[in-house]
Amino acid sequence: MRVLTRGIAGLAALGLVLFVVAIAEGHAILKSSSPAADSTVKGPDVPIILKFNVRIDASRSKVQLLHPDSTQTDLVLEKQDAPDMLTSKAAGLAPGAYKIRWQVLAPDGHITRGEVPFTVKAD
Ligand SMILES: [Cu+2]
Repeated sequence: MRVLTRGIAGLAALGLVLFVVAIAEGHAILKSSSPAADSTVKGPDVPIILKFNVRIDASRSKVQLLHPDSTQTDLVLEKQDAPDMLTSKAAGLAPGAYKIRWQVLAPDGHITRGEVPFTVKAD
C-alpha cells in the first residue's frame, strides 16, 4: 500500500513536470510584431519582424503578405537572428491596408497561424 501510494505520488509529480514542460514548449503564440497589429507604417519598404513565445522551425514556416487588392505574395524569410523570431522584408508597398499571414511550426509539432493587419501610408 505504501509503495502504491508512493507510486501514485510519483506519477502525479511526473505528470506535473510533463505539464510544465508542455507549457514551456507549447505551440507558437505571436508575442509581438513589427509592424504591430493595426499600426500604420511608412512605405514603400517595410521590415517584417515576428517574435514568438517559442523557437520556430523556419524551414517549415510560411509568411505571406495580403495586399490591398487581395492578392497574396510569399515573403522570403531571412536567416533567423534568434530561434524565436522570423524576419523578412516587404519592398515597394503602395499605401493601403495589408495583412501579414503567418503559419509556423513549433517544437511541440503543432502548427499555428495568425494575421497581423497594418496600414502603409505614403512617405
Ligand atoms: Cu502545441
